[in-house]
Amino acid sequence: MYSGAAAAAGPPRRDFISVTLGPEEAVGVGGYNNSKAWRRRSCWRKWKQLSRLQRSVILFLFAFLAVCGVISYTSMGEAWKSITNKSLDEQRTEQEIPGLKLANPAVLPAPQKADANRGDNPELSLQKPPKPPHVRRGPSNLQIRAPRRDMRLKTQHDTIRAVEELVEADKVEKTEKSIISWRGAVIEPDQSTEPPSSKIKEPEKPSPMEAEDQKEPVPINERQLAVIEAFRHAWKGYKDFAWGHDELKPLSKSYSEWFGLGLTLIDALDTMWIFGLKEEFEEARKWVANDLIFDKNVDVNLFESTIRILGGLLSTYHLSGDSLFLEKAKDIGNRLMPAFKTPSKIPYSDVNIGRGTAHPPRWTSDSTVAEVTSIQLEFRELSRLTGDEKFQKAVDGVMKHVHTLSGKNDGLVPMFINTNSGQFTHLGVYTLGARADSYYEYLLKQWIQGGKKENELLEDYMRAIEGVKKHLLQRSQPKKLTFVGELAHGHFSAKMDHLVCFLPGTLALGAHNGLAADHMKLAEALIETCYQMYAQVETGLSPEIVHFNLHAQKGHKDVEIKPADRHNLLRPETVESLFYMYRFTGDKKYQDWGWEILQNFNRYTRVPTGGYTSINNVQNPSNPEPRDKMESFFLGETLKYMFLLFSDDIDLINLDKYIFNTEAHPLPIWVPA
Ligand code: DMJ
Repeated sequence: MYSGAAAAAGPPRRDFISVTLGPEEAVGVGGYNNSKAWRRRSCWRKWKQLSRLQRSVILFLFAFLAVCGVISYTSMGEAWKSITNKSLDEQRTEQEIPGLKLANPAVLPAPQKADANRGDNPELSLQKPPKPPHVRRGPSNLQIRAPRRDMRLKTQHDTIRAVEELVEADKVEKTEKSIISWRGAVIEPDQSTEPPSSKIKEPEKPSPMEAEDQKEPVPINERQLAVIEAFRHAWKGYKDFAWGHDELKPLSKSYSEWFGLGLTLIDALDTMWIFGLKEEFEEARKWVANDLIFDKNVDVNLFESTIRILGGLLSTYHLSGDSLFLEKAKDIGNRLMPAFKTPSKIPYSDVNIGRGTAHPPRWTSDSTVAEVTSIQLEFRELSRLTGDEKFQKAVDGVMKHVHTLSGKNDGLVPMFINTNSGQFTHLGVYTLGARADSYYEYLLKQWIQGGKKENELLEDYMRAIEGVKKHLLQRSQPKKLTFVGELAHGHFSAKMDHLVCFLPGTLALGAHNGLAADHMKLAEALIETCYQMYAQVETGLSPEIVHFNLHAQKGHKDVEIKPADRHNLLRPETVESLFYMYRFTGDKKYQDWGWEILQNFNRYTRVPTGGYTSINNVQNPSNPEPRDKMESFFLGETLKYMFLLFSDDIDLINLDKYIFNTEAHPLPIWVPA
């Protein structure tokens, strides 16, 4: 390269200035020089040009940044290390089990995203509700084998939201957002899934619940939820004003005592279990454990305490697997045994369970036929569970004796039996209502309970139904309703107790178990009649007794009601039969009829402060005249049968595995179908 100034000075001279050019200089003045050495020199020159103050400020800033750097490095180091490690672990897992990453959230889970999902889908948000600190888990025996998790979640969608609404509506109740699942048992999503702790040992047989535990859950529907709501309302009244006593008096906010044994509480135990009311059940269980004492100087009615207390304890034992209930059942069973110490072995009606003495009513030495022949399911089961045959021997003896007795009319039995002679008394009067009703029911049910082997029971049952057809069936006018009347010394009476409405259900159960098909036809006709006993009445509730019109009269319905009979005690029989009819036919009209009845109970018998009351006048909707008493069977039977009627789950107390006693307490069939 040459210098332009030299070239312009004259002719070219061959004088060369030898200049050794370093690379920077070779670029020429003003050219771009970015070499490290040049930059160093340049910086240094600039630094020298700065004032002392400027240099001090810059030095201070550098020192400050250096200190900050050291601090932040130590605190973030660990975090980075763990993030890095987790990330690596996850990558490894992802490689080993493809797809697992979805189940295990990534390094930084996205709670915001999950929350957003909840907002979008309220149902999902209820699948795993937050557990409030006060919520207690039930005892292990409350925790039944859980269905597969995916099925549980499916079930919860419909059920739990409605349960939540109920809970919210009930300000008194604390919220436990639990999941009501199949068979009414409460299962929380993350709860232990152990099977019931069945304490059954020799000679007990395993509970048939095991097999059912494998089945898929069926969601609880709106109508069932309405029944749960009714139960909770009734229970609130009992809890607030009658806790531990026999019956609630919901208007006077008080209670009545019959045996002083917490009758309503015991009668309601298995209902709570079936409904999945875990907290209520647990609270009641505590009362049974701590306060139910049978060593009391008190007279109890053998039949009533057997079907309600012994039956209730046995069924609760079977459903829950909790041996407490079996222990209590043994205790009361033993205390009732003195009733059989009679000359005829036909038991007395009353027993003092503290003293161990028994006696007939003061005015007679007779017992009621229905009473002495409707304690068998319970005592037989107690023998099976305890291995002590004395219970079964006593009650089987009664049946065998009654089987041989004269005084029947084509299988129909009189209403009374003498405890001294062992003979029927008050001959010539036949009814399927009060004092005889459950004799017929228990003939069939014992036969089923024992595996359909005890032929005498079946014979007596079949003969009795023929007797009903021959002597007691008539048709009313104008609707031609088939009804069961009464026979008194050869005279037919068109009177039918509401109690007789157990019969359609029993007939249907017999037909389901292989008995004559015409029993089912009769059942269909009779349940229609029982429904009309509600539908033709002003409140839509049946009276205790009706009289049917045998002759058409202008302006008259089929059903007539006498002033003395127009009360309603919240009885279960019609709902009970509706349940059987729906189970065996699948005809939804039976559910609809039951739904109407539930609504009318709510309309005319519900007491705002808690509880339901029996009423005196089903014909007066503006004043049904509350009687101020809630019978224990309203919780033990009526609401339970309602709940089962509205269910489409045939395994919710499967009728091929369980037999209901006459107080709606399910007991296992010994040889299930
Ligand atoms: C219950 O105690 C039982 O159902 C019994 O068999 C008849 N009476 C009441 C219900 O009505």
